[in-house]
Amino acid sequence: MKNTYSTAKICPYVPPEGEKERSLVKQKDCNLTLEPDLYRILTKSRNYNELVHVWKSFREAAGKPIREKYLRFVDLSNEAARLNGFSDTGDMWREAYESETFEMDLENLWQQLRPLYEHLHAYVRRRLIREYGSDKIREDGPIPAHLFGNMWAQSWVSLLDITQPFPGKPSVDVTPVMEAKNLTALEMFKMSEEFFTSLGLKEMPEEFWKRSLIEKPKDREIICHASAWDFCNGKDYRIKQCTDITMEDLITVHHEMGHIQYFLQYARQPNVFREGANPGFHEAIGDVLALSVSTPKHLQSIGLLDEVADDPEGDLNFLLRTALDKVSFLPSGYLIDLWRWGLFSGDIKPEEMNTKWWDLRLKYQGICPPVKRTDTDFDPGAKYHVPGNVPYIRYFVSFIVQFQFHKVLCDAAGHEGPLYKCDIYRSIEAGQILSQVMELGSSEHWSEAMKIMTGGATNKMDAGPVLEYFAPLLDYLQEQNKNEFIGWKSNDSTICP
Ligand code: KAW
Ligand code: ZN
Repeated sequence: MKNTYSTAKICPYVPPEGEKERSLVKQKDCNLTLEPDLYRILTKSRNYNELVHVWKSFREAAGKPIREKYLRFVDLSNEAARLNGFSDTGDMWREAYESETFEMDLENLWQQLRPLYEHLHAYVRRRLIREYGSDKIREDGPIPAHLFGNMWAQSWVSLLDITQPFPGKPSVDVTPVMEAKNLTALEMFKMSEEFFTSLGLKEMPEEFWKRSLIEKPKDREIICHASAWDFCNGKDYRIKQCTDITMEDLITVHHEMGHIQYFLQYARQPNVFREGANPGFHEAIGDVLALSVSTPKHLQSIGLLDEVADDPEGDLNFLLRTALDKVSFLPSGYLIDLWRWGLFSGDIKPEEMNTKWWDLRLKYQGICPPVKRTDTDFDPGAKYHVPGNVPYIRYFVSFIVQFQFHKVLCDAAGHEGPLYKCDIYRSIEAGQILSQVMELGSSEHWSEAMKIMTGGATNKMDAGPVLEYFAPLLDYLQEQNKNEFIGWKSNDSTICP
């Protein structure tokens, strides 16, 4: 299943008669891969039909062929879980959080964040209507899933150019500068390492630089989805990433380096405790650093931005960029495992598993498929973690706790002023808090780790810091949306209205 996903290839879009460049496309060019070809088309193209083509073809190549295999896998995995005393695989996965109230807590967190998401959704919908026309997108409807510049409508950052509140201000996107500077993948990893060591955290061991794979090889096929590996011998640690020279990938580099840092910090624990306090903690470390790295002031200090607009308009541009990355992600981070838990428990029946997927995509994300979906399709299979069998709720947890961590680290670093302006660079105090928590591995319940992190302030997940971070943006969006319909109406989740 993983190989089907990772080796999926599609043909280029053939424009209809009359549209330019038709003659350049040949059938034999049917070798477009997700990373980097489809990523690049999705981020750059604003051709509605080309985007439909890419969106649909990838699902046909990566998802649909593994439908039967996945159902067989669900049965086998459930059998194993039951032999181990769990009621099903979902129950087994949730054990990692050792909480009786986990599912309820997640739903409460989502309900607190939903207004922020819905305002971002309504604001982006208006801008997309301007781009594509009201014949394509209804003013009170869900947004077609292929228009976000991301295969799963999870990160909306590529829409920055058409959504920026104040387009005249200096850019907050450093991809063009990275390209102009001919930055290499290795330099991106070295920049990330330097941020970790500036906090007094560990540098990467020699073996890491020797054995990691940080560029897509030309001579063979590999699984390009980024990952970090602990060989558990105290010296061999590696990252595998088909790094693209973009700001998004610079953030992914920090994300993966966060996993390695966690491995290094808990290396002295016995093997059973060499894990995150919970899986969401492991996912959050690199992202916390990236929150500082992405601030305009920091980017300027490392030579990736020439000009910074240190005023309310510049701030809103920056906050919107961050929201297009973080807030946009929340509902999809939540629903992927709602869907899998339902399938594992039998609440979702195999013959309705794709339509139930689209029910959740509509309900939580407010998106709809541009072409009709049926239960012979298998769209969840076109998201790496489904064929790869990696639980997903860890990312939702991470996107909540990383703002909690950011807030306490900023306090420790002596930051004053709004949370979104904070950069913890060179703060040994912040680094110490991080290493104290990481050293524990999973030897204490994560609620203890949370207490240590927050200096005793809380032992729970809390949406407060996310809301605090984005508060000025929410004010702005509410004002901008005063004549908009907030939310979405639709009576069929399997095709856009
Ligand atoms: C995301 C996360 C941070 C920032 C931006 C983001 N955009 C989307 C996400 C969520 C998610 C995604 O792409 O959908 N991110 C990833 O999958 C990053 C890859 C990973 O670092 O999380 C990787 C996934 C993986 C797990 C197991 C086998 C192969 C890949 N996780 C790890 O490598 C890992 C290793 C050890 C411990 C914990 C995680
Ligand atoms: Zn990760």
